[in-house]
Amino acid sequence: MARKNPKAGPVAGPVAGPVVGPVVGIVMGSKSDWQVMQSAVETLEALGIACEAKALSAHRNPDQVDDYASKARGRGLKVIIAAAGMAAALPGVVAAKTPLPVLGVPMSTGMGGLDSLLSMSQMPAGVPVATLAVGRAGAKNAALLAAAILALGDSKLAKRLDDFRKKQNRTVAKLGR
Ligand code: RP5
Repeated sequence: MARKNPKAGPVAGPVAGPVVGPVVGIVMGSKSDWQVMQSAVETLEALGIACEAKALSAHRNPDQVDDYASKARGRGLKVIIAAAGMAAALPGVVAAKTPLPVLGVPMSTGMGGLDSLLSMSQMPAGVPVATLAVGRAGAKNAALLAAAILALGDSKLAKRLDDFRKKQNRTVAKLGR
């Protein structure tokens, strides 16, 4: 299930029912972010949400990022998850070029992720980025938040999300003494 090479380009995840194109786009500033971001892909795929994953840097690939974000809605994407570390401009740059909701995941880089967290959460008014926790928790929660957004218009997905919460509740409760 884990996609080893996000640079390979967009690949739709498995979906229940008719095959559809990706509805969640995951972009990350570097393939070095993939180890963390694969948990977002795994979470989306477990919920039957078609997604694609790509490595694109706001600083190293500015034209490709512009193109990706500008065309995202027209290609059928509904939510974008953008992960980056250090001077983590990627989510903000993507949000500037698309009306889709952008969920930012700060990577734990040079300063334990605080640099990325602040870069991404301190967006100027008018161009929002919904910033999640640093690292793997943020990656997983970005996928769950994307699912919750999509579930507003998809009752079958809403049911799968409810089932996920119930299962999680039972799993956590089992740890209690
Ligand atoms: C950011 O710089 C990336 O998102 C990554 O978290 C960080 C380091 O990138 P690499 O030097 O490992 O490619 O742009």
